Amino acid sequence: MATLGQNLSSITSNGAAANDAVARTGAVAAIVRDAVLTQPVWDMHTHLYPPTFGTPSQSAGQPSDPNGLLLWGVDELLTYHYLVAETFRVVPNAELSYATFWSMSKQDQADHIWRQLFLERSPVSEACRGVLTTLAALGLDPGERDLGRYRRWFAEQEPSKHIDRVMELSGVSRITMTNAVFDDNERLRWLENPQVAADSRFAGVLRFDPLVRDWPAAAAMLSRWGYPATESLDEPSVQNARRFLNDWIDRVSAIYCAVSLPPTFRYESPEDGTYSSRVLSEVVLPVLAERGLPFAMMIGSQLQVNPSLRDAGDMVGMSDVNSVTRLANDFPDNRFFCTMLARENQHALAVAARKFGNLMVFGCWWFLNNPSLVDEITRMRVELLGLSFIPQHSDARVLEQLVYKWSHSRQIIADVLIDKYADIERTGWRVSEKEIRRDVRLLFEGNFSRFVEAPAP
Ligand code: HDL
Ligand code: ZN
Repeated sequence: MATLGQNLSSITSNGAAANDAVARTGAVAAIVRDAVLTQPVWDMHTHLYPPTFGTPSQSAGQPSDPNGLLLWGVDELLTYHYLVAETFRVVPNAELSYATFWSMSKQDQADHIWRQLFLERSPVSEACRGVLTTLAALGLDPGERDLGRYRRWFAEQEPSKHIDRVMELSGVSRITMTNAVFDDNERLRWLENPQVAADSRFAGVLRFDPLVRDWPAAAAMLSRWGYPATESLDEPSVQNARRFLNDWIDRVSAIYCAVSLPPTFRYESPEDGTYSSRVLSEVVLPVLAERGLPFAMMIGSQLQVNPSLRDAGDMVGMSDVNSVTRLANDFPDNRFFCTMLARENQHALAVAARKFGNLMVFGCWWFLNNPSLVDEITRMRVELLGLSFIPQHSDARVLEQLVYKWSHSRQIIADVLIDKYADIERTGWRVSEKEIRRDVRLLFEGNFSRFVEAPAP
């Protein structure tokens, strides 16, 4: 049986007959779809952890830890904060208060969400559809609508083997964590067991939002942790904050460092008088330049506009792309990942990336990770940046979300690439199977591994 590539090369290169052109377009599309669906991806941003960080889920072979950081299983899928927010839209607080909901068990919360968003209404939102895609991929028929059966199946799974299965199903070659050092639950686990993340499937990322978002509060915490720092950010504070970063970069073996920043984040210059600009220019960026590590800025999250929704209570806001271009320009020895949360910022951010080779745009983040927006943003990025960007990250908080987030994204990325290859083929350019697979590898692993200067898994 001819391979896709043989089919492609067998078609006359000049496409003399119209049907040859149609056949060639079909053959290219088949190769693109196969390449995108089978290319392993290094998922550069998740909130996932190895089982050694504990898991609150019931499982075979591991006692549950109510504060565990590895979330997995159908009840965690159903109580994902995206679905919590959607549920409170259809159930008035008079009927179910926030306090009552949060006092319910995880299973009762999941039962409530299942009933409201899946049974009382069709599960057509992206987050709902994701649950269905995931169940189907795991061999659990969503058409049965049997939550009890799904629960029994997950409870029989052993976490580490389940991670292997999910990585294989989603085509994820490596999972990049978000190691939030200012979160006591995470920090203390690292201090208690330096080997807590000794699992080659996972890569560490040091996340330190408070350091940049709220220096005075961060300085007080650093002082408590043995890194004396004052609100004035005097020289000893700068040195101790740098030492703090270096110690934790080493502890988590960070492949990059990251912050999430509000829409109001501004960087004018190191001397613009804001804490965030001083912390970036005197502490964070010098350390990362010296260590050769990229700095990821995830900009646009307006935190806790509705605190009663807890993790679901954050909102999107327009951000300042000029602050990103000024940072890329002022710190040429640093490398920056950047993703923005507002749809309206995407075009300017892609243009900014055209101006700076040390700026790598990535992902369709959070409220943008919906098919219509992933398609729009990916098309625009290919048109403006060619193949020099990272199209997606999963942002998975629950292990099995890797399955749907990558399945849904791969389909859209393939659709975009098929159109773009067809566009250049119409000029008479001929693309080979080898070139298609090379390009897809760049998008899914190569661009990221080169930017973090670490070999792809
Ligand atoms: O700050 C972040 O990393 C965001 O991704 C938040 O975790 C957000 O709540 C989220 O889960 N988005 O998908
Ligand atoms: Zn995230």
